[in-house]
Amino acid sequence: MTYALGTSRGAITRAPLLLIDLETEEGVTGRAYLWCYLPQAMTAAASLLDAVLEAVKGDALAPVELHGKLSRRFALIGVQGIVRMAMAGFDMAAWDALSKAADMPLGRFLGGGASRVLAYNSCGLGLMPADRLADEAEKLLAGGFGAVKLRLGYPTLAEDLVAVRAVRKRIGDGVRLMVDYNQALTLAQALERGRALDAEGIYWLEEPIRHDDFRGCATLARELRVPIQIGENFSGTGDMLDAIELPACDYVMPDLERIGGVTGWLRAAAIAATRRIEMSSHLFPEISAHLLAATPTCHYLEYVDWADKVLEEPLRIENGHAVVPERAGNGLAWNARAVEKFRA
Ligand code: SMN
Ligand code: MG
Repeated sequence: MTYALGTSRGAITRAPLLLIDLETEEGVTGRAYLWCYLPQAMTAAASLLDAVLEAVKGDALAPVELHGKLSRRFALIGVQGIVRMAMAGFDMAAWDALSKAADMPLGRFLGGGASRVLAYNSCGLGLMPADRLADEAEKLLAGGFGAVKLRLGYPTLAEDLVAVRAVRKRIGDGVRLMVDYNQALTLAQALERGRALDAEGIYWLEEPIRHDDFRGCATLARELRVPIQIGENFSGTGDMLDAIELPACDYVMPDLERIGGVTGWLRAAAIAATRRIEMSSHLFPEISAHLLAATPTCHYLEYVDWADKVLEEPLRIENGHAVVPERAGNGLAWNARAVEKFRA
Protein backbone atom coordinates (compact mmCIF):
# COMPACT_ATOMS: atom_id res chain seq x y z
CA MET A 1 0.00 0.00 0.00
CA THR A 2 1.21 3.50 -0.82
CA TYR A 3 0.06 4.82 2.55
CA ALA A 4 0.03 2.65 5.65
CA LEU A 5 -3.42 2.32 7.21
CA GLY A 6 -2.97 2.60 10.97
CA THR A 7 -6.38 1.75 12.38
CA SER A 8 -7.30 1.37 16.04
CA ARG A 9 -7.35 -2.38 15.25
CA GLY A 10 -3.74 -2.46 14.08
CA ALA A 11 -1.73 -1.17 11.14
CA ILE A 12 -2.12 -2.50 7.60
CA THR A 13 0.78 -1.93 5.20
CA ARG A 14 0.16 -4.77 2.77
CA ALA A 15 -2.80 -7.01 2.06
CA PRO A 16 -3.50 -9.78 -0.43
CA LEU A 17 -5.97 -9.30 -3.28
CA LEU A 18 -7.61 -12.39 -4.71
CA LEU A 19 -8.09 -11.84 -8.45
CA ILE A 20 -11.07 -13.62 -9.99
CA ASP A 21 -11.50 -14.52 -13.67
CA LEU A 22 -14.89 -16.08 -14.36
CA GLU A 23 -14.79 -17.77 -17.76
CA THR A 24 -18.04 -18.37 -19.62
CA GLU A 25 -18.63 -20.90 -22.39
CA GLU A 26 -19.48 -17.97 -24.69
CA GLY A 27 -15.94 -16.68 -24.29
CA VAL A 28 -16.66 -13.62 -22.13
CA THR A 29 -14.54 -13.35 -18.97
CA GLY A 30 -15.95 -11.61 -15.90
CA ARG A 31 -13.49 -10.08 -13.43
CA ALA A 32 -13.50 -9.04 -9.81
CA TYR A 33 -11.17 -9.02 -6.84
CA LEU A 34 -11.53 -9.64 -3.14
CA TRP A 35 -9.59 -7.71 -0.52
CA CYS A 36 -8.56 -10.47 1.85
CA TYR A 37 -6.76 -8.66 4.69
CA LEU A 38 -4.82 -11.81 5.74
CA PRO A 39 -2.97 -14.33 3.54
CA GLN A 40 -4.88 -17.12 5.29
CA ALA A 41 -8.20 -15.48 4.37
CA MET A 42 -7.08 -15.39 0.74
CA THR A 43 -6.45 -19.14 0.59
CA ALA A 44 -9.73 -19.83 2.39
CA ALA A 45 -11.69 -17.56 0.01
CA ALA A 46 -10.00 -19.15 -3.02
CA SER A 47 -10.94 -22.58 -1.76
CA LEU A 48 -14.58 -21.52 -1.25
CA LEU A 49 -14.63 -20.07 -4.75
CA ASP A 50 -13.87 -23.61 -5.96
CA ALA A 51 -17.01 -24.74 -4.12
CA VAL A 52 -18.96 -21.90 -5.79
CA LEU A 53 -17.70 -22.98 -9.19
CA GLU A 54 -18.68 -26.58 -8.52
CA ALA A 55 -22.22 -25.44 -7.70
CA VAL A 56 -22.75 -23.15 -10.72
CA LYS A 57 -20.72 -24.76 -13.50
CA GLY A 58 -22.84 -25.06 -16.65
CA ASP A 59 -25.63 -22.79 -15.32
CA ALA A 60 -26.87 -19.73 -17.19
CA LEU A 61 -25.24 -16.47 -16.09
CA ALA A 62 -28.14 -15.13 -14.00
CA PRO A 63 -26.55 -13.57 -10.88
CA VAL A 64 -29.78 -13.03 -8.91
CA GLU A 65 -30.83 -16.62 -9.44
CA LEU A 66 -27.34 -17.93 -8.70
CA HIS A 67 -27.21 -15.87 -5.51
CA GLY A 68 -30.34 -17.74 -4.39
CA LYS A 69 -28.93 -21.08 -5.44
CA LEU A 70 -25.64 -20.52 -3.60
CA SER A 71 -27.43 -19.21 -0.49
CA ARG A 72 -29.39 -22.46 -0.33
CA ARG A 73 -26.29 -24.54 -1.06
CA PHE A 74 -24.28 -22.94 1.77
CA ALA A 75 -27.15 -22.50 4.26
CA LEU A 76 -25.94 -25.28 6.54
CA ILE A 77 -22.57 -23.62 7.25
CA GLY A 78 -24.04 -20.11 7.28
CA VAL A 79 -23.78 -17.50 4.55
CA GLN A 80 -21.39 -15.33 6.56
CA GLY A 81 -17.75 -14.37 6.68
CA ILE A 82 -15.56 -16.00 4.06
CA VAL A 83 -18.45 -17.92 2.50
CA ARG A 84 -20.18 -14.58 1.87
CA MET A 85 -16.95 -13.06 0.54
CA ALA A 86 -16.53 -15.84 -2.01
CA MET A 87 -20.17 -15.53 -3.09
CA ALA A 88 -19.75 -11.77 -3.46
CA GLY A 89 -16.58 -12.17 -5.53
CA PHE A 90 -18.35 -14.59 -7.85
CA ASP A 91 -21.38 -12.29 -8.09
CA MET A 92 -19.28 -9.24 -8.99
CA ALA A 93 -17.49 -11.22 -11.72
CA ALA A 94 -20.84 -12.53 -13.01
CA TRP A 95 -22.29 -9.00 -13.36
CA ASP A 96 -19.10 -7.94 -15.12
CA ALA A 97 -19.48 -10.74 -17.67
CA LEU A 98 -23.16 -9.95 -18.14
CA SER A 99 -22.64 -6.24 -18.79
CA LYS A 100 -19.69 -7.02 -21.07
CA ALA A 101 -21.91 -9.36 -23.08
CA ALA A 102 -24.38 -6.46 -23.39
CA ASP A 103 -21.44 -4.21 -24.37
CA MET A 104 -22.36 -1.65 -21.70
CA PRO A 105 -20.52 -0.16 -18.71
CA LEU A 106 -21.90 -1.83 -15.56
CA GLY A 107 -23.39 1.42 -14.18
CA ARG A 108 -25.40 2.09 -17.35
CA PHE A 109 -26.33 -1.57 -17.63
CA LEU A 110 -27.94 -1.22 -14.18
CA GLY A 111 -29.81 1.89 -15.25
CA GLY A 112 -27.47 4.51 -13.83
CA GLY A 113 -26.74 7.70 -15.74
CA ALA A 114 -24.08 9.60 -13.79
CA SER A 115 -20.62 9.75 -15.35
CA ARG A 116 -18.99 10.94 -12.12
CA VAL A 117 -19.51 10.32 -8.40
CA LEU A 118 -18.35 12.39 -5.45
CA ALA A 119 -15.34 10.80 -3.70
CA TYR A 120 -13.30 11.25 -0.53
CA ASN A 121 -9.71 10.17 -0.20
CA SER A 122 -9.51 7.37 2.35
CA CYS A 123 -5.84 6.47 1.89
CA GLY A 124 -3.58 6.80 4.92
CA LEU A 125 -4.35 9.16 7.82
CA GLY A 126 -3.87 6.34 10.28
CA LEU A 127 -2.85 6.73 13.90
CA MET A 128 0.48 8.61 13.96
CA PRO A 129 2.15 11.79 15.28
CA ALA A 130 0.16 14.96 14.52
CA ASP A 131 2.78 16.74 12.37
CA ARG A 132 3.02 13.75 10.02
CA LEU A 133 -0.79 13.56 9.87
CA ALA A 134 -1.07 17.14 8.69
CA ASP A 135 1.55 16.57 5.96
CA GLU A 136 -0.19 13.43 4.76
CA ALA A 137 -3.62 15.10 4.77
CA GLU A 138 -2.28 17.83 2.52
CA LYS A 139 -0.82 15.28 0.10
CA LEU A 140 -4.14 13.45 -0.07
CA LEU A 141 -5.91 16.55 -1.35
CA ALA A 142 -4.02 16.35 -4.65
CA GLY A 143 -6.46 15.32 -7.37
CA GLY A 144 -8.92 17.91 -6.16
CA PHE A 145 -10.39 15.91 -3.30
CA GLY A 146 -12.73 17.94 -1.12
CA ALA A 147 -12.88 15.35 1.68
CA VAL A 148 -10.55 12.99 3.57
CA LYS A 149 -11.01 10.41 6.34
CA LEU A 150 -8.99 10.35 9.54
CA ARG A 151 -8.64 7.24 11.72
CA LEU A 152 -9.13 7.87 15.43
CA GLY A 153 -9.07 5.82 18.62
CA TYR A 154 -5.94 7.09 20.38
CA PRO A 155 -5.68 6.09 24.04
CA THR A 156 -7.22 9.40 25.15
CA LEU A 157 -9.80 11.92 23.94
CA ALA A 158 -7.14 14.62 24.19
CA GLU A 159 -4.97 12.78 21.64
CA ASP A 160 -7.95 12.32 19.30
CA LEU A 161 -8.54 16.08 19.46
CA VAL A 162 -4.87 16.83 18.75
CA ALA A 163 -5.08 14.69 15.60
CA VAL A 164 -8.37 16.25 14.43
CA ARG A 165 -7.14 19.80 15.01
CA ALA A 166 -3.77 19.20 13.33
CA VAL A 167 -5.48 17.92 10.20
CA ARG A 168 -8.19 20.60 10.24
CA LYS A 169 -5.65 23.37 10.62
CA ARG A 170 -3.76 22.16 7.55
CA ILE A 171 -6.69 21.37 5.23
CA GLY A 172 -8.83 24.39 6.15
CA ASP A 173 -12.56 24.70 6.77
CA GLY A 174 -13.56 24.10 3.16
CA VAL A 175 -12.54 20.42 3.17
CA ARG A 176 -14.84 17.80 4.70
CA LEU A 177 -13.31 15.62 7.39
CA MET A 178 -14.74 12.18 8.22
CA VAL A 179 -13.43 10.23 11.24
CA ASP A 180 -13.39 6.45 11.75
CA TYR A 181 -12.89 4.66 15.09
CA ASN A 182 -13.06 1.12 13.70
CA GLN A 183 -15.20 0.06 16.68
CA ALA A 184 -12.63 1.07 19.30
CA LEU A 185 -14.87 2.67 21.95
CA THR A 186 -17.34 1.61 24.62
CA LEU A 187 -20.70 3.38 24.47
CA ALA A 188 -19.74 5.64 27.39
CA GLN A 189 -16.44 6.59 25.74
CA ALA A 190 -18.22 7.20 22.44
CA LEU A 191 -20.70 9.55 24.11
CA GLU A 192 -17.87 11.50 25.70
CA ARG A 193 -15.67 11.66 22.60
CA GLY A 194 -18.65 12.22 20.30
CA ARG A 195 -19.77 15.24 22.35
CA ALA A 196 -16.28 16.69 22.07
CA LEU A 197 -16.23 16.01 18.32
CA ASP A 198 -19.62 17.77 17.96
CA ALA A 199 -17.71 21.03 18.27
CA GLU A 200 -15.06 20.13 15.65
CA GLY A 201 -17.14 20.27 12.46
CA ILE A 202 -16.76 16.56 11.64
CA TYR A 203 -18.68 15.40 8.54
CA TRP A 204 -19.44 11.91 9.90
CA LEU A 205 -18.44 9.72 12.84
CA GLU A 206 -17.82 6.16 11.64
CA GLU A 207 -18.08 2.93 13.63
CA PRO A 208 -17.41 4.45 17.06
CA ILE A 209 -18.49 1.24 18.87
CA ARG A 210 -18.92 -2.47 18.08
CA HIS A 211 -20.41 -2.74 14.61
CA ASP A 212 -23.23 -5.01 15.74
CA ASP A 213 -24.32 -2.92 18.75
CA PHE A 214 -27.18 -1.27 16.88
CA ARG A 215 -28.90 -0.15 20.09
CA GLY A 216 -25.71 1.58 21.21
CA CYS A 217 -25.40 3.20 17.80
CA ALA A 218 -29.03 4.34 18.08
CA THR A 219 -28.21 6.06 21.39
CA LEU A 220 -25.28 7.84 19.74
CA ALA A 221 -27.37 8.85 16.73
CA ARG A 222 -29.93 10.37 19.11
CA GLU A 223 -27.52 12.07 21.51
CA LEU A 224 -24.88 13.45 19.13
CA ARG A 225 -25.11 16.14 16.51
CA VAL A 226 -22.38 14.65 14.32
CA PRO A 227 -23.96 12.13 11.88
CA ILE A 228 -23.28 8.45 12.67
CA GLN A 229 -22.00 6.38 9.76
CA ILE A 230 -21.92 2.55 9.79
CA GLY A 231 -22.26 -0.27 7.27
CA GLU A 232 -18.93 -1.76 6.23
CA ASN A 233 -19.73 -4.70 8.50
CA PHE A 234 -23.35 -5.23 7.43
CA SER A 235 -23.39 -8.89 6.49
CA GLY A 236 -26.19 -9.02 3.96
CA THR A 237 -29.08 -6.59 3.55
CA GLY A 238 -30.95 -7.93 6.60
CA ASP A 239 -28.39 -6.25 8.87
CA MET A 240 -28.80 -2.99 6.99
CA LEU A 241 -32.57 -3.10 7.27
CA ASP A 242 -32.35 -3.77 11.03
CA ALA A 243 -29.94 -0.84 11.48
CA ILE A 244 -32.08 1.57 9.49
CA GLU A 245 -35.29 0.55 11.24
CA LEU A 246 -34.02 1.38 14.74
CA PRO A 247 -32.57 3.81 13.46
CA ALA A 248 -28.98 3.02 14.44
CA CYS A 249 -27.32 5.52 12.08
CA ASP A 250 -27.72 8.59 9.92
CA TYR A 251 -25.82 7.26 6.90
CA VAL A 252 -24.90 3.81 5.55
CA MET A 253 -21.80 2.55 3.71
CA PRO A 254 -22.13 -1.12 2.74
CA ASP A 255 -19.09 -3.05 1.57
CA LEU A 256 -19.44 -5.06 -1.66
CA GLU A 257 -17.63 -8.04 -0.19
CA ARG A 258 -20.01 -8.28 2.77
CA ILE A 259 -23.34 -6.91 1.51
CA GLY A 260 -23.46 -9.61 -1.19
CA GLY A 261 -21.70 -8.28 -4.29
CA VAL A 262 -23.62 -6.35 -6.93
CA THR A 263 -26.82 -8.30 -6.23
CA GLY A 264 -26.64 -7.41 -2.54
CA TRP A 265 -25.76 -3.79 -3.32
CA LEU A 266 -28.83 -3.33 -5.52
CA ARG A 267 -31.07 -4.53 -2.68
CA ALA A 268 -29.27 -2.26 -0.21
CA ALA A 269 -29.68 0.70 -2.59
CA ALA A 270 -33.41 0.01 -2.80
CA ILE A 271 -33.70 -0.03 1.01
CA ALA A 272 -31.71 3.20 1.32
CA ALA A 273 -33.80 4.87 -1.39
CA THR A 274 -37.06 3.83 0.26
CA ARG A 275 -35.91 5.25 3.61
CA ARG A 276 -34.18 8.25 1.98
CA ILE A 277 -30.85 7.45 3.65
CA GLU A 278 -27.65 8.56 1.97
CA MET A 279 -25.50 5.59 0.94
CA SER A 280 -21.74 5.55 0.45
CA SER A 281 -19.36 2.75 -0.54
CA HIS A 282 -16.62 0.94 1.40
CA LEU A 283 -13.43 -0.01 -0.48
CA PHE A 284 -13.71 -1.54 -4.01
CA PRO A 285 -13.83 1.92 -5.59
CA GLU A 286 -13.64 0.59 -9.18
CA ILE A 287 -16.93 -1.34 -9.04
CA SER A 288 -18.50 0.96 -6.44
CA ALA A 289 -18.21 3.89 -8.87
CA HIS A 290 -20.57 2.11 -11.28
CA LEU A 291 -22.94 1.09 -8.50
CA LEU A 292 -23.11 4.52 -6.88
CA ALA A 293 -23.97 5.92 -10.31
CA ALA A 294 -27.06 3.67 -10.17
CA THR A 295 -27.87 4.37 -6.48
CA PRO A 296 -30.71 6.88 -5.95
CA THR A 297 -29.34 8.18 -2.61
CA CYS A 298 -25.69 8.16 -3.77
CA HIS A 299 -23.53 9.95 -1.21
CA TYR A 300 -19.72 9.38 -1.22
CA LEU A 301 -17.37 6.95 -2.89
CA GLU A 302 -14.57 5.80 -0.57
CA TYR A 303 -11.44 6.16 -2.67
CA VAL A 304 -8.41 3.93 -2.01
CA ASP A 305 -5.66 3.11 -4.50
CA TRP A 306 -5.00 -0.41 -3.22
CA ALA A 307 -5.67 -2.27 -6.47
CA ASP A 308 -4.04 0.33 -8.73
CA LYS A 309 -0.76 -1.55 -8.99
CA VAL A 310 -2.34 -4.61 -10.64
CA LEU A 311 -4.80 -2.77 -12.90
CA GLU A 312 -4.38 -1.84 -16.56
CA GLU A 313 -6.45 1.30 -16.01
CA PRO A 314 -6.84 2.40 -12.39
CA LEU A 315 -9.93 4.40 -11.44
CA ARG A 316 -9.49 8.03 -12.44
CA ILE A 317 -10.17 10.90 -10.07
CA GLU A 318 -10.96 14.35 -11.44
CA ASN A 319 -11.86 17.32 -9.31
CA GLY A 320 -12.66 15.17 -6.30
CA HIS A 321 -14.96 12.89 -8.31
CA ALA A 322 -14.44 9.31 -9.47
CA VAL A 323 -14.87 9.05 -13.22
CA VAL A 324 -17.16 6.10 -14.00
CA PRO A 325 -15.34 4.13 -16.73
CA GLU A 326 -16.96 4.05 -20.18
CA ARG A 327 -15.55 0.60 -21.00
CA ALA A 328 -17.97 -2.34 -21.13
CA GLY A 329 -18.34 -4.18 -17.83
CA ASN A 330 -16.93 -2.98 -14.52
CA GLY A 331 -13.70 -1.84 -16.16
CA LEU A 332 -11.31 -4.16 -14.29
CA ALA A 333 -8.45 -5.58 -16.37
CA TRP A 334 -5.30 -7.08 -14.86
CA ASN A 335 -1.88 -5.79 -15.70
CA ALA A 336 -0.22 -9.15 -16.42
CA ARG A 337 3.32 -8.01 -15.60
CA ALA A 338 2.28 -6.53 -12.29
CA VAL A 339 0.30 -9.64 -11.42
CA GLU A 340 3.42 -11.77 -12.02
CA LYS A 341 5.49 -9.41 -9.92
CA PHE A 342 3.17 -9.39 -6.92
CA ARG A 343 1.89 -12.97 -7.14
CA ALA A 344 1.70 -14.59 -3.69
C1 SMN B 1 -11.33 0.01 6.81
C2 SMN B 1 -11.77 -1.15 7.34
C3 SMN B 1 -11.32 -2.37 6.89
C4 SMN B 1 -10.41 -2.41 5.91
C5 SMN B 1 -9.95 -1.26 5.38
C6 SMN B 1 -10.41 -0.03 5.83
C7 SMN B 1 -11.86 1.32 7.35
C8 SMN B 1 -12.51 2.19 6.30
O1 SMN B 1 -12.76 1.12 8.35
O2 SMN B 1 -13.67 2.49 6.48
O3 SMN B 1 -11.85 2.56 5.35
MG1 MG C 1 -14.48 2.25 8.38
